[in-house]
Amino acid sequence: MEFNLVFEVYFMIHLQQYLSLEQQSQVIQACREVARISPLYTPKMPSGKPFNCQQTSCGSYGWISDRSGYRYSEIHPNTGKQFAPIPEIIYNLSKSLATQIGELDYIPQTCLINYYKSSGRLGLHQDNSEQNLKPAIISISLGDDAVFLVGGTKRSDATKEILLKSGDIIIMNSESRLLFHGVKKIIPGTYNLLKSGGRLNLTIRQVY
Ligand SMILES: O=C(O)CCC(=O)C(=O)O
Ligand SMILES: [Mn+2]
Repeated sequence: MEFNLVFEVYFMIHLQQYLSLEQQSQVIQACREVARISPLYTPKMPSGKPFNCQQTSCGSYGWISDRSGYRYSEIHPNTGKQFAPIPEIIYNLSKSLATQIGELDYIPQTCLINYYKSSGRLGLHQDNSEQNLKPAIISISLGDDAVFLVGGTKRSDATKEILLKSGDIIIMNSESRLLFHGVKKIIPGTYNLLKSGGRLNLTIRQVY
């Protein structure tokens, strides 16, 4: 008898309200300190179109995008200097989460910080600029709720909506590491820990 594989389902980890309010404020404060050294800016896609969110990074590398494509750089595109180091609270949180999923030798080499205003969004994509695609992507949501989209390993696969709230963590590891995902919309005014409103998302990655 012959079987056709109809569905392939891979699960990402969604830890709801994982961070306490105290931890959330500490991570937000840490992001403010990063932004003082490595300011937020609006990157451009390789097509030249601006992103619908602002970004910066901390760590040994930063994820950047411009006419030359998507890649990691040791230099912030606007300051021309190295990125701020990963704040201790973010480093320790990511190491603890990695340990809990069995990635004992996980090295948090960069943390991409996205800031979405109420009209912000992020198109469907895979996180695949890393040279080493094995270590997990650890994502922290802060501020307003977001409607997050998660699909399959092909762009054309159907997507599912997941509501991400402040303090939620998403982990894309093993089979879910290369799932297509994106941010469909921000739900303004759902949370006010961020004085400016909007939403912060941090993705911690091991690049090499
Ligand atoms: O904002 C999010 O929840 C996702 C961010 C993301 O996928 C990315 O920066 O690669
Ligand atoms: Mn991503």
